[in-house]
Amino acid sequence: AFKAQTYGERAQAHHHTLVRTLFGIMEEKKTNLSLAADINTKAELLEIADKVGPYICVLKTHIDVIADFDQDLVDRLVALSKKHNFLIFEDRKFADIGNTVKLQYGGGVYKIASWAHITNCHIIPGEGIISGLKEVGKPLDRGLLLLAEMSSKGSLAVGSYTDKNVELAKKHKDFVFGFIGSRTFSDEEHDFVTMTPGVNLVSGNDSLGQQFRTPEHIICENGSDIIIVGRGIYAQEGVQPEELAEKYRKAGWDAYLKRIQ
Ligand code: BMP
Repeated sequence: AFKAQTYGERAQAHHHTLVRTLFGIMEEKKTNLSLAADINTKAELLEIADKVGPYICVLKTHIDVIADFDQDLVDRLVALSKKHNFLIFEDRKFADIGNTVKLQYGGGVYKIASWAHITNCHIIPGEGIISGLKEVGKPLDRGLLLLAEMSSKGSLAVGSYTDKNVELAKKHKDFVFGFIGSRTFSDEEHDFVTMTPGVNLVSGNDSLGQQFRTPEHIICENGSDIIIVGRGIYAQEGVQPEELAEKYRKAGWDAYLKRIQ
């Protein structure tokens, strides 16, 4: 049912503050595109975030790959998220016990919870990882995604493991608002957001196990909500990332319009 509704309709009915904001941005900017900015210097990350900002709803970071990380980078990313109206998703993939992830999420060098609207975790340690992250993130109105599936070849996140993610998300829906996965996991009662990596305009693989599917397949057929695109946008020689971002924005949005028709 949620598959046929607009992002705007779902925003109005949703209990999670972050989801209302996210769907609102998507409607306003007509985009379900997230940039996976696997960029390794501060200057390049800021440059691409500024250029591609108008076309995306979410900027996905791997903050620990930035060679010259500092607090100023974070301050400037937050300023860009306000300038262009997108959310920041630190793709941290927490995977430890509750007490440890609390320290990793709130503190350390990166202080992720202080600037990332969204982060994610594996449920391999059990429910305590969600409870630990929630203690830090919920008071700040942050949101958590569970890695219900992965896009890479041979992923073990399948079958009953995937189902367990959905079960825990329902139990912690005051903080968990969705999944990394390839399709919708919503049912009649629960409206979850799926964000899908491994997206390219041409399907295929890279040499290290990544598997790419098209926006049409992911959004229209599988009912996912947001496409995450990295190298399809910033690693095409001779083409500007903003030009490619607009191409992916349009492909993702057209697939969504076709779905809700
Ligand atoms: P690219 O489009 O360049 O393949 O980038 C994909 C991005 O999505 C990477 O940042 C990767 O860490 C992330 N990702 C993924 O590829 N598959 C998953 O299952 C989960 C991810 O977070």
